[in-house]
Amino acid sequence: MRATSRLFAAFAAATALLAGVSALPKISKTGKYLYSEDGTRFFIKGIAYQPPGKVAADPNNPFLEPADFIDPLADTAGCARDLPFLQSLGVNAVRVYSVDFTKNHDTCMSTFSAAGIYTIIDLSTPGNGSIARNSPSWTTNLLDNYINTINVFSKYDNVLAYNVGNEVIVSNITSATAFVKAAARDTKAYLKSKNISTLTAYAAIDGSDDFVVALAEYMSCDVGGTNSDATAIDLYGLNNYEFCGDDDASAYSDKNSAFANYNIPAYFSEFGCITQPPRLWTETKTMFSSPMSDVWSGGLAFSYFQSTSSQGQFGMATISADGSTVTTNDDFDRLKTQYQAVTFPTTPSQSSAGSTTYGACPAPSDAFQALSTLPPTPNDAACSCLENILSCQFTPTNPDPLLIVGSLLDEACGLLGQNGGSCDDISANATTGKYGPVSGCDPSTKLSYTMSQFYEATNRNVQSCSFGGNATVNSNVPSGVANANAAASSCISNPGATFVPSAPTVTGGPGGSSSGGGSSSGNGNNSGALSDRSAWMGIGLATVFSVAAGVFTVLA
Ligand SMILES: *[C@@H]1O[C@H](CO)[C@@H](O)[C@H](O)[C@H]1NC(C)=O
Ligand SMILES: *[C@@H]1O[C@H](CO)[C@@H](O)[C@H](O)[C@H]1NC(C)=O
Ligand SMILES: *[C@@H]1O[C@H](CO)[C@@H](O)[C@H](O)[C@H]1NC(C)=O
Ligand SMILES: *[C@@H]1O[C@H](CO)[C@@H](O)[C@H](O)[C@H]1NC(C)=O
Ligand SMILES: *[C@@H]1O[C@H](CO)[C@@H](O)[C@H](O)[C@H]1NC(C)=O
Ligand SMILES: CC(=O)N[C@H]1CO[C@H](CO)[C@@H](O)[C@@H]1O
Repeated sequence: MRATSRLFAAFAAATALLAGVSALPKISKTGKYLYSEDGTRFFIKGIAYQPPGKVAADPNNPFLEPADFIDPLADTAGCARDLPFLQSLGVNAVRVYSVDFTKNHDTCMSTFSAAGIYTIIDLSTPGNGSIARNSPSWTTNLLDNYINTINVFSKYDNVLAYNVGNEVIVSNITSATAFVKAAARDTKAYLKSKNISTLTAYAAIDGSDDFVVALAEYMSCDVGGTNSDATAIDLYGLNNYEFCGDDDASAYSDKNSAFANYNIPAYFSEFGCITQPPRLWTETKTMFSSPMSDVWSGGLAFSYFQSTSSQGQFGMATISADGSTVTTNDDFDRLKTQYQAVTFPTTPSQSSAGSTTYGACPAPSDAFQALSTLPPTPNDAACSCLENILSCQFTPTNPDPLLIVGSLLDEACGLLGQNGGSCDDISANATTGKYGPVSGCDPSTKLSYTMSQFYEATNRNVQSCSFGGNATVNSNVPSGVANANAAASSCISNPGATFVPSAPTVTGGPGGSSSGGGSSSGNGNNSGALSDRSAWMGIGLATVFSVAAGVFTVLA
């Protein structure tokens, strides 16, 4: 199937219509279901919409996570090109895995809105913009990026949900869950403070029921045990591929019973098995009818754009090298047929949906080691106060400080350890529930803190504050600030505090640090030939590498 420039004309017409178009109804949750403003039950009938970024094939990158990304909602011509195809599929939602808040999204968002298409937006970005799976932390730079993205998207009427993470937590590394839950808590508090009703969500990797259910319950529980929604997500996404080929409805029986009593709305944030081709998409019949619709609120087919895993190719649309035309495959046509045949169930009615109960969090187990002690809210003001009064400051010569922070932290923690110190103050450990007072600061501040401790441990030997030219002695340390520890005490008066975050004053690019200025890592770029980009994998956008990984290696 081919699209030509006449689509651009159609797009222009759609844009012109916008002035007279009323806003898309807000979608909210009641009990464990989603409802539109008029009280009609709402189901997500969507598709993943993320063009492939560059993936570095590396044994340390088993999830084939991309090193960069393209923001499809900033690509006006791309949205115009794709809109007729999305409309022909009959989708009411797209999921976008990475957006760049420094770009303009007005045209894509308004034309999608006019076409009745909601967006589900992941707040994390590849690389330094995500909670790292193996060495998680929840820090000012991440929170700031999340809030900057929310601030850019909150003006649109068609943002259904923000994902605070995608597949960050895997079955053998569950302690990262506390960081993701803290991200949900702070994101939710920010949205509430701005009276934004967009749902806070998470998209989970599938696995054994033990793991999947424990994780789902943890993400929607109340750490305080008082039936409060403050630390619970609003919408649980499961990336589920278990219905394959011409399976029958029973393929979902286990999952259905596992979630039968789940307290909040759940949906399939990815679906579409490729191991038994052709993809018939007959699971949609099951998904959008009882008994499954009594438990789930729809799903997102994976994926519009090309996307590859070791299992094969998930994509349904191929974009020409010059970005102008779309060729769809048979999977696309079959999905279209199935999606167009869907009629949404209307039960239960909103008035009989009940209210949501937020239970106490499950106790940690061997299989699921997440405590109810969450990391504190990252504190921009405290961290920049600290950075300014430390005795030895990270003053990177590299234009992108985030590229060298990790290795320098390894080095500084190693040296500090040899001099009787430790990196405990900057470390966060969700298994013990111990969060060092500086653990919520961005990587650059953590590094300055560690460099200062080492410099002080060596009696302020100037050589100790050099790090190959990456550090400088601070001549403006206020009198009375004896050392790094005293600096932390004076700036971070309440290290464990949870509070409503405010918008950052610095709005650097994604991946930027709050005190070190914005970096350009993760900058989207849509001008290149899409076909040049190697495959992008829909699962697992969390980074594998991070500062803390180095820290813990050194200390171990
Ligand atoms: C977790 O499982 C993955 C995949 O089996 C493996 O590569 C990784 O080393 C494991 N990590 C830990 C901490 O056990
Ligand atoms: C908050 O949002 C609700 C629902 O959209 C609206 O009725 C109310 O006026 C808003 N309140 C403020 C303070 O903006
Ligand atoms: C957290 O602390 C526990 C217990 O001391 C330790 O076994 C584990 O390695 C620590 N985790 C990290 C990520 O440092
Ligand atoms: C700064 O740190 C990086 C990374 O450790 C190192 O390669 C470099 O030599 C250091 N010095 C300068 C001047 O960049
Ligand atoms: C975008 O990518 C193209 C092709 O890879 C490159 O030529 C161009 O300089 C890039 N633009 C920006 C702003 O990075
Ligand atoms: C602080 C941190 O995690 N830095 C990483 C940012 O991303 C670059 C490139 O992927 C890594 O090299 C850094 O270690």
